[in-house]
Amino acid sequence: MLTRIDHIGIACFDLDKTTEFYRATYGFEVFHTEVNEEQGVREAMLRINGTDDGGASYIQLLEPVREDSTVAKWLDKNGEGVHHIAFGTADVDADSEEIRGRGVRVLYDEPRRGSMDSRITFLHPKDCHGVLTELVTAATPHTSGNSSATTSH
Ligand code: CMX
Ligand code: CO
Repeated sequence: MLTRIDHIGIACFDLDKTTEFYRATYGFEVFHTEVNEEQGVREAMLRINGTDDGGASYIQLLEPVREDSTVAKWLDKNGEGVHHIAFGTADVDADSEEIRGRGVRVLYDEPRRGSMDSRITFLHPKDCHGVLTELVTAATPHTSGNSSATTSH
C-alpha cells in the first residue's frame, strides 16, 4: 500500500547552489547527501516532515555525475525542474508487482538501492500520464540526523 509522498525529485545543474537556495529561501536543511553511482547522481535529501507510518517526506535534489546518466540526459532536454515523484510503501516488491499486473511498465525486475539504503523502482512515465514515478521502501524509520555516504552499487 502506498502511504505517503516519500519525495519529489528535482534535477539541477549545481547541487550546492540549489541546496543553498532551498536553505536560504525556505529554511530546509540538508538531511542527507550521497553519490549513487548506479543512478549516476549526487543527491541531497531535504527532510520536510515526518509521517504517521514512521517514514518521512523529502525534497530530493539531483545533480548528474556523468554525461550518460538519465538525469544529465533529462537536463539537456528540459533544463532544471521536477524530474519525478516518489510514493512510499512498506513493501515495494509487492506494490510494484501489483502495479505491473495492471499493465504499467516497471523499469526494474528487482528493486535497486536508493537514497539512505532504501529499495526503489520506477514506473515508466509514458504509462503514468507523463510522470516518472518511483516507489520507495525506506531502510529504517527516518529519525537519524545529517549524514553522507558514497556508494558504488
Ligand atoms: N518525466 C517524464 N517524462 C520523461 C522523463 C521524466 N523524468 N524522462 C523521460 N521522459 C519521457 C521523454 O520526454 C520522452 O518522451 P517523448 O518520446 O514524448 O519525447 C520519453 O520519456 C523517452 O525519454 P528519453 O529521453 O529517450 O529517455 P529514456 O527512454 O532513455 O529514459 C527513463 C527514460 C524513464 C526510462 C529513464 O529516465 C529511467 O530509467 N529513469 C529511472 C531512473 C532515474 O530516473 N534515476 C535518477 C533518479 C534516482 C533517484 O531518484 O534516486
Ligand atoms: Co528519487
